[in-house]
Amino acid sequence: MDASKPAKAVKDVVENATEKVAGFLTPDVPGSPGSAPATVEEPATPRDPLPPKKEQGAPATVTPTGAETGAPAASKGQQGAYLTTAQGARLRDTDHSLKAGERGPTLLQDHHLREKITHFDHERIPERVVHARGAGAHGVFEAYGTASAVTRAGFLKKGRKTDVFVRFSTVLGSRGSADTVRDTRGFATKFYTDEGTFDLVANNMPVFFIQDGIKFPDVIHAGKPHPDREIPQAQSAHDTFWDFVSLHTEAQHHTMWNMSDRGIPRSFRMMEGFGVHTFRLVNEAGETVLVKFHWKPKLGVHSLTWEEAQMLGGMDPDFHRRDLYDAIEAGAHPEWELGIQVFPDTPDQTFEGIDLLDPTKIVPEELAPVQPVGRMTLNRTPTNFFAEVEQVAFHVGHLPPGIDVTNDPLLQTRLFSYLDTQITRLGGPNFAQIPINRPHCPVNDMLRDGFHQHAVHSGVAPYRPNSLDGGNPFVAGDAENAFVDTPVEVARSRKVRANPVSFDDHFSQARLFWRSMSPVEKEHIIRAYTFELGKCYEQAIKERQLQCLANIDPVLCREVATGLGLPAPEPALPLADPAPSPALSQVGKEWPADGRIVGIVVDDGADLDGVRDLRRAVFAAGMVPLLIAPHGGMLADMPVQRTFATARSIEFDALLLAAAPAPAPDALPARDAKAGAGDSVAADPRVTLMIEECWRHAKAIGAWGAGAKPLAQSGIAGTPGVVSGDSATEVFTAVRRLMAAHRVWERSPPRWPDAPHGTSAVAEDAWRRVRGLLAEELVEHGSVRSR
Ligand code: HDE
Repeated sequence: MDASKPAKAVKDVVENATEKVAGFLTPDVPGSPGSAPATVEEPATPRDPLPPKKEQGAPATVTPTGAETGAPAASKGQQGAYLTTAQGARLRDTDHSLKAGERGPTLLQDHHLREKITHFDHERIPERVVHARGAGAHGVFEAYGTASAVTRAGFLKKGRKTDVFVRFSTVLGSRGSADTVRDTRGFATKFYTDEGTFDLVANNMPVFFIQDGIKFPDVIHAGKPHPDREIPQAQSAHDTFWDFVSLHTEAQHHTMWNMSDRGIPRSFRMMEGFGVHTFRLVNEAGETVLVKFHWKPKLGVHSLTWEEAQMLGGMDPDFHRRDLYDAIEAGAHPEWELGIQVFPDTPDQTFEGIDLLDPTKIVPEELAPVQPVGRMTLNRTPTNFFAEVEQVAFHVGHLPPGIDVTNDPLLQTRLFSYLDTQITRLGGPNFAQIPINRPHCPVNDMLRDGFHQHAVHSGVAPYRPNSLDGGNPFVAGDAENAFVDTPVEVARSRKVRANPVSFDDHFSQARLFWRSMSPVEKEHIIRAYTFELGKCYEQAIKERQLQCLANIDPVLCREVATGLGLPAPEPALPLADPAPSPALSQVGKEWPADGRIVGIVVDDGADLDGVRDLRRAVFAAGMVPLLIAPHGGMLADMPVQRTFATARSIEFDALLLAAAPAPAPDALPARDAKAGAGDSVAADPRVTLMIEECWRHAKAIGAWGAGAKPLAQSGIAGTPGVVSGDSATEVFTAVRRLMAAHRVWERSPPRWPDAPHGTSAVAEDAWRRVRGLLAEELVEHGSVRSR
């Protein structure tokens, strides 16, 4: 080791260590920033750009009008080893501006400086007016062929594979806001079909706040931050939102979904998607049916707890995008089935009395089953976030032959809005030529010129009819699979600004949703309304919303009113009696746990052979193990991914303990909020806090060997979902079974007195013990210990 070169010395040590564990680290823990490991010293030998990371994808290399180029995807990025200007001239220096002498002034002739700064000044484009915060990934859709009888769309024919790009988003927050806020999530999919692009611009909730698109600016102005102080960011817990939804009561059904666990998904991978509107499918014979589109996640629909969501807002505001990208990198490719509910295309466009043109209504799956028509797998992350995720432009009017729209007045407005918005956001009418937006089929559109025109159009006659370009382009007929605007009858009518009477029912389906929830889900809904309304300033708004809740359900209204300290009003309308739809509940089944994160608490004295076996078992189960130790670096031949200082419980889906680590030197209760869980000399307080949080968030917890001690000290050994055993793998087998249900729901009993299933005695007892412990600490440490 050469002591005169400390950086080189560190590098040697790290390289040796990495070599030593390299065999074991496959498959590795996701999250590496580059496609090759960084070196300690700055590389000095010129070389070509590194290839993209193995999990990264990029838009197809086609010309601006969709012709295949055959060029590899990487050819779109930067070329050559040397820094150049935008015009390709090689540069000698980019660190100093050109000055008149070392002390300046800077010279106006410095064209490199001006090019660099001018471009930088214009790097940002306007964020989306809604759904500004999002993340996207590439994938593939494979059709089962089951929809062929009802649609001529080629990409739904059996075995057809179609490239897709999906963007998930929150609605209200700005581009830099947190991922885990309570909100609806966007779920927009671009199918690059060979008959034209199809955009299914969906949400993770099947209903919308408004029935007519003309109200969209109203609901969004109410949901966005208050215009005077621009507070609060990315959430609905404020006066203007509740002012609007309590007056505009057609919003109540969607609001109920937002207040349910669907508003705080655990992961994009664990969300359903809904096209919301009713669409029309057309088959080869020109026959039509009405359909609603559904995405069903392979991993089930799961949510965060509210406390986790809030903690993540501070600890890891990128939680959802990180989860998506880490899962793809780890090979746990997210999957959904696309399904359709099919209804006859009757003149009244209703099904079982439900108006199919009313986007505030669902058709329960028990009345019209969701029939699977294909499967989507997301298998590549973007290579460049701006080029792909920020510039992707969806439009509900991007429809291939075989899929058509209905008269839903919300959808009709969207048909205008999506095209219009791209012109501002993407700087002109040629956004379809941006690589991520290019169709994967030939384009011959007669649209010409405009800002950022990339195509070099040939010919002289971009008009029809023409003879100068040989008549090209020609219009297609049925034989050439031309898009057909379905010749639907339009009822004889007058021009009006009005809704059909069937749109007047604003409460029965909110009640249907409420009744379909399990007790624990109802409890969460009550807490969500209480929190959000509790954040409102105006009592009149709270009272008005309580009246809406009374029109939905008396228990819901009473519980929220109690929390707000207000009287519970009587219903102003007769309550409907809808049959519950069990398909709406998220709990009660088992799902695969692919890509879940298992935290493993270790220290130098732990059963490291057991830990080694456990890591292998976790990888083999398609999950990611993260070792949490008192210090970073290595534990024997295993890398430590988290320390007690950097870890927090919310990152893990389950916690396993292989050790009872004594307080590490950096466990400083007085200075570190995380260390405030207790001054116990027995275990590091940050481990105790992790156990308590995992327990409170109803996560599976397991321990073997020395790890059993901290469980006993926390008073939770033997409570539901807390497993101890003799070996690591035995414990993991039991924990894995628990993870299939997402959470240990027995530990989260509903708390209101006449809850349908009451509280389990075991859980009650455990709560008392943990509460008791917390209370003692609070007395002991006063306000320092706020939790
Ligand atoms: Fe959107 N919506 N929306 N929306 N929407 C946009 O388009 C709009 C609606 C949805 O990841 C904007 O390119 C109007 C329902 C998603 O890029 C904008 C109305 C549903 C995304 C727009 C609606 C959605 C958007 C903003 C009422 C669920 C993100 C930027 C008539 C089915 C797409 C953009 C992405 C984005 C308008 C209602 C879903 C302004 C006027 C209902 C997932 O055009």
